[in-house]
Amino acid sequence: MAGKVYFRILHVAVFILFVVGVSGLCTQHWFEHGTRCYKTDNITRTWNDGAAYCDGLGGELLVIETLEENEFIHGLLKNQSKEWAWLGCSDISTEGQWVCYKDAASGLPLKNWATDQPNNAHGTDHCLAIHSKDGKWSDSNCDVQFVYTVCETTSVQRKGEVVTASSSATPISCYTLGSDGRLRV
Ligand SMILES: [Ca+2]
Ligand SMILES: [Ca+2]
Repeated sequence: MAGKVYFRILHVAVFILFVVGVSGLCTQHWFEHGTRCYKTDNITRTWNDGAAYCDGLGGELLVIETLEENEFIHGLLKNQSKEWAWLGCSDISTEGQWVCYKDAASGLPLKNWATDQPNNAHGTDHCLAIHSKDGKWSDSNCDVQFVYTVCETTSVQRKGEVVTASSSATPISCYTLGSDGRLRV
């Protein structure tokens, strides 16, 4: 009996591995990296227009959370000859208090400021951008027109659903998406 149950579980696990392996985890034309998918295009936008564009694709403006992710994005921008890209964080509500997620109070998950940044230049630098030269960040005027957009979404795209995925460490793990749109294990 126990053996039958075991084989049934194994059968399901193999099926899930097959489906995940065949389908991939990112929509076509999105770059997959780790548990995330990233989308770029060749149009520069204001920060607000970039955020709206990503929202329309079911994602959000890129938020960089680790130095490893920063290096990946740095390389991506260099490869595509893009000088600047928006990050989905701003201090437009309260000067100096950076907010990155719709539902979060405040805070940057990572700080990677360029020298002398943030400087709130002219009192109007309220949106975060990454520069491809060194991968460092600056606060910038949200309405400048020369910054590219990078959209990000979790690699499991159906928000609210519980989706099974696999790893070599554990045969089956359960991931859910939190209210902030981030993957929770
Ligand atoms: Ca500012
Ligand atoms: Ca600045």
